[in-house]
Amino acid sequence: METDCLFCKIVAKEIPAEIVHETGRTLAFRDINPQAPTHVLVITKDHHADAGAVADADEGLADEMLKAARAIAREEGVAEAGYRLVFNTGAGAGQTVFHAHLHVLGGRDLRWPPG
Ligand code: DGP
Repeated sequence: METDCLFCKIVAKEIPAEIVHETGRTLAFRDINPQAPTHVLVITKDHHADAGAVADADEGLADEMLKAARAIAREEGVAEAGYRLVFNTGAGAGQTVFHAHLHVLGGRDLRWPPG
């Protein structure tokens, strides 16, 4: 755990969050500033700074995040209509919390390209 990491504090239950899904190595909770009717963040329980670090980490961890996202999309009822998975990676791409998280967005028409 990184002591001053917001998402590590959510994993440690030091900061509350509305948790919607959990697997052995991932935790998922609703985004505090939702950009769609469904906006859930899938994070790794261990601290990894971004998606690239997850890819370099334990075998199967990125796969576990993707499977959690798919399960959440189904549970939230957005899988059939379509949903979007986003890893903002690096400040230039809009990453503001440097603990890897996969955005799961759905429940509205999602345009392309994103802003
Ligand atoms: P990003 O910009 O990709 O790093 O996304 C960070 C997301 O984290 C952003 O959409 C808002 C969300 N967020 C920030 N602080 C909190 C918090 O304390 N609780 C929850 N649930 N979400 C948070």
